[in-house]
Amino acid sequence: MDPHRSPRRRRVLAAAATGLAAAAGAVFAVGTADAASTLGASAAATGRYFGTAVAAYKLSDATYSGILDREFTSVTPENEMKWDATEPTQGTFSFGSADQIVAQAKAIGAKVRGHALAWHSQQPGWAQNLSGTALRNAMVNHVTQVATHYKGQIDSWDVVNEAFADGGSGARRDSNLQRTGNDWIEVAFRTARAADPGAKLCYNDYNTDGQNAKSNAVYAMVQDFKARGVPIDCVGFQSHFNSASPLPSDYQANLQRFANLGVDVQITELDIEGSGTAQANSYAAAVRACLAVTRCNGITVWGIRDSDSWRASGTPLLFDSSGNKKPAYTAALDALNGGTTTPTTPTTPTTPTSPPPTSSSPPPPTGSGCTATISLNQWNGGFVATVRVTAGSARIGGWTVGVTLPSGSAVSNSWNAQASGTSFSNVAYNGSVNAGASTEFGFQGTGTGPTAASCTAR
Ligand code: G2I
Repeated sequence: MDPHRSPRRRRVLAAAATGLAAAAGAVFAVGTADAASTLGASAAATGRYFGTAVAAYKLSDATYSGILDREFTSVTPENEMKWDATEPTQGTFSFGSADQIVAQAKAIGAKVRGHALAWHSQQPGWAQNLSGTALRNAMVNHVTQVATHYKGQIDSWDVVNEAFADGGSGARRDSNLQRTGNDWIEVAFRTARAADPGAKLCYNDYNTDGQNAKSNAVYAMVQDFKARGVPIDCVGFQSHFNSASPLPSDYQANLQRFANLGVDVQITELDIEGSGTAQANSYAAAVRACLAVTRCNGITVWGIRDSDSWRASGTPLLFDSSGNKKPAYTAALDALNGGTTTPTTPTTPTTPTSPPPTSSSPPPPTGSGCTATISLNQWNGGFVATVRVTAGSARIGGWTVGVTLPSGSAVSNSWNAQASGTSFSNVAYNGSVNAGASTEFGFQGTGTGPTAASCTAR
């Protein structure tokens, strides 16, 4: 079923629209006929998601869930999937709050970013007191149990979070996990892959948003993992910015160099302290950096309203504490739409907050129709294929991608597509692709994956 057409979704949209009309100074017009009017829809036009961190206990707040349902196409449980929340007592798992968030994501057709399987922080007391083999085994069991519980439901997992030290050393962060041996990170990734082969597996960190000693160290690790076949599919850049740690000027270049290693890159915890035009400009710049990197496939902001933020006093988010759209929202939406959304509130500056992009993605393919490119994660006996469908010089209304598998290989399941054998067609929400824009689907299989695909447009 297309979740966007469910009766529940329509009800939510109607309720949200009423709420918005009542909110003074928060009405925006869209400048061109086909510019999408929500963050999620605008990001989807280029095959990306736009997500937010979500707290389970806030889902009953109508303003909060109204914005969530209307704007976002991915959710990250802010605390509910962490080790202390999911395994408070060793061997006893508690998934209630995280399950609530996953159910809500499903109801609105949003992806889920799992956060975080292995991290030095927010460990339950019992794990903090373990070391050596006992801790290593507990970590492996934790990754296995949690990734298995959510198997098939997670788009991307932050498998390991914040494992590198700040400053110029380029060293690993000292922690009880690190002291179990330098290979703890790759063990966590291999364990997660075995438990949920369909999820993209990410390394996630902060202060790695520009090129510096810390991001160089992460880069070297990803390069090494790729060379040795350790399963890693994505790198998350948390992107918590403020005046002491502003959006780096080489943000896009840094995202691009990681993408060039053959991983997706994702902005995973974006928030930018500030207000007004300055904040709006920074949000636009962050969005444009992602759009300019083909493999930057999604952006997540770390909360909905300013009052929901871990840094609430810095008012770092896109909605004010009453749930009204801020100038930063308009700038982010405008950037997602390529600069076509015009704010019409009197409180919003009349000068454009978004200069045209300073750099661009590779030029769209010429000719009409579509092309399909595959990125493959292959391991012994299985694979996950991610297929990017790109429209040619004209908008397409639907697509079918065909792949050829070596004999003995088979497709076991797929997502974001309707599968019939080795032929995959769009589903209701991703058939329309603008000229030069892309959308992604994927499938998982046994044996050896395909390396080429053909695309037919409708
Ligand atoms: O610190 C910002 C983020 C940095 N990257 C990893 C993220 O996981 C992290 O998120 C924050 C949450 O936004 C906070 O909500 O992680 C904090 C803990 O490291 C979270 O704060 C905790 C409080 O420290 C606890 O006292 C509280 O019980 O939130 C818990 C649940 O509300």
